Amino acid sequence: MHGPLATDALLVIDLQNDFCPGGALAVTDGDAIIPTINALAQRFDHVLLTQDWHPTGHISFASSHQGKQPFETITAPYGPQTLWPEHCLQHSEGAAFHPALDLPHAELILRKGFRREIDSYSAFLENDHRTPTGLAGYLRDRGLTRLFLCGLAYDFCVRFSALDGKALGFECHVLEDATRPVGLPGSVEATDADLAAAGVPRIHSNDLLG
Ligand code: VGL
Ligand code: ZN
Repeated sequence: MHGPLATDALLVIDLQNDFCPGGALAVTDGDAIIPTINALAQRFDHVLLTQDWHPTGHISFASSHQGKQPFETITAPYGPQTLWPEHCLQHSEGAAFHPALDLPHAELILRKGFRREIDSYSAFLENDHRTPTGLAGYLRDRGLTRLFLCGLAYDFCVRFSALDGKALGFECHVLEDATRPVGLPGSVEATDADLAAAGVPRIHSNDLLG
């Protein structure tokens, strides 16, 4: 169904210790997808990773806002912002990629969320939905037009990366067995609906691995 093409890229979102069991913002079974991602990567000439990479005092941390708790929402200058436990602090062990990831030929690591005053769920645009990260330019310069997304978390960074990628003209697919959600109330259902409405198919790794 999806033969590997020179124009394909596997985009591995935020497979970092803090999003895996034992981490500061652990996603249930977040590490269970790693063997699948390692196998998928072998089928791709182009593998790209994102790395959530926050400074201390980041706007997305509940601890940066007096009286606020994780998973509450605030109104930031750029719009609504969910608050999180402190996670993926720059250079911390929590921000490191999970040690079981085996992606020796990964060609790009794109860091995001590195500015204190703005978060970035999407690999393409920061949370103002305007400021580019540079990924679209990289992909266009390299002739990469078809993207297969996996990693963490389905309902946040995978979701917004796929939606923005599609809106920016890339053919996007989400590998549903190679991603896991944070799972806030309604977030998975909203993600399923957004992806369907945008024309981003959810596929299974077996569609690629055979
Ligand atoms: C993410 C919440 C906060 C993600 C990153 O990778 O989905 N979620 N920062
Ligand atoms: Zn984050």
